Amino acid sequence: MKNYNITTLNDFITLKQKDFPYAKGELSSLLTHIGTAAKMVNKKINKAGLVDIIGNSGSVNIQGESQQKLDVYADEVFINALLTSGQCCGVATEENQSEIVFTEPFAQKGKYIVCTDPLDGSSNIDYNVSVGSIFSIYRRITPRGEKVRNEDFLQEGSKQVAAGYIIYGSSTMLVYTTGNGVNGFTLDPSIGEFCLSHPEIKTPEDGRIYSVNEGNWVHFPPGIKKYVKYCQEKDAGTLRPYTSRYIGSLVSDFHRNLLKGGIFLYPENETAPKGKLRIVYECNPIAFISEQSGGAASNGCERILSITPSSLHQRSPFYAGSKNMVKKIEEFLSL
Ligand code: AHM
Ligand code: MG
Repeated sequence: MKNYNITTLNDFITLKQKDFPYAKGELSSLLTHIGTAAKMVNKKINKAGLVDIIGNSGSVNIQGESQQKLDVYADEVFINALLTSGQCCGVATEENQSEIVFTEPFAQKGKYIVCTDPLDGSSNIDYNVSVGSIFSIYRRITPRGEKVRNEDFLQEGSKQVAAGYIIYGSSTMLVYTTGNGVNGFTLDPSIGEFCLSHPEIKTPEDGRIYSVNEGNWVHFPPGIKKYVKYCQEKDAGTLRPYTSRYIGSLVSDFHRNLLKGGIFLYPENETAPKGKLRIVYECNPIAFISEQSGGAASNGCERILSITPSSLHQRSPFYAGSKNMVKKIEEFLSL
């Protein structure tokens, strides 16, 4: 007989909650709400190519509804989902200059704060290329019942309670960790559920893919130029030359490398002296997932998760993926 058993995201979250005897279901509820927000954003992204029919952003569609830009829509959906969960007392998003402090009494009691890039890969949004959402959950520092403060959002990455991403690709997937391994769920559109498809993801310690925007070559630091040359050299022992793959959507580039083995690089350069990616919204959650899958993430000389950011939108050079490849980059940068 065929096995029709599926584990939905919600089943899985509930099952995992039983591993913690004193868990009250608060984190589970928060994750469930994030899953729902992801489904809403997914639905909108699937319609993005129909702009000529339903209207472009800023225009009014035939039903008289005004069309929003997808990133603005995703931002609102995530903020609303987090607020209504009742478990989140504030949120910082890449779209907003400052943190959003929830003042509703039911939310102020929430135990967690969330940092999110609700729609990452902005340069790809309008061209039917994969984009993603990224989230990161921390316990609040300020006492429950009080308003959260900026410092709640500026915690060291190692303090994350959970982190994950959604990739809106040829299929839609949600990948997350609560610090006990990484699991991936694929959205089955026919039943509208994320179903466990990639249990206990382990990334290879060595890979053959390097992902970097080589158009920035002239601006690369010397160590990165040498590393990229190293990737392109022939060496049977280390299976070089490696192959180059770069979409320009962090979630997609990282996700492919997570499954196949590889390295993602976004170094500092002359035009972006601290790199492009933001510690709070992009580097920390991806670093947590990378480490939990057996990989690593570094700013070139320090573990990403050991950095305490001093501002919400602080940027950092970012190298994440297969452990030995990250180590190699650190070696090249230290020369
Ligand atoms: P965004 O937050 O404005 O979307 O920018 C982040 C994106 C990442 O998804 C991706 O890795 C990077 O920017 C690509 O940058 P570039 O176009 O400079 O290669
Ligand atoms: Mg982004």
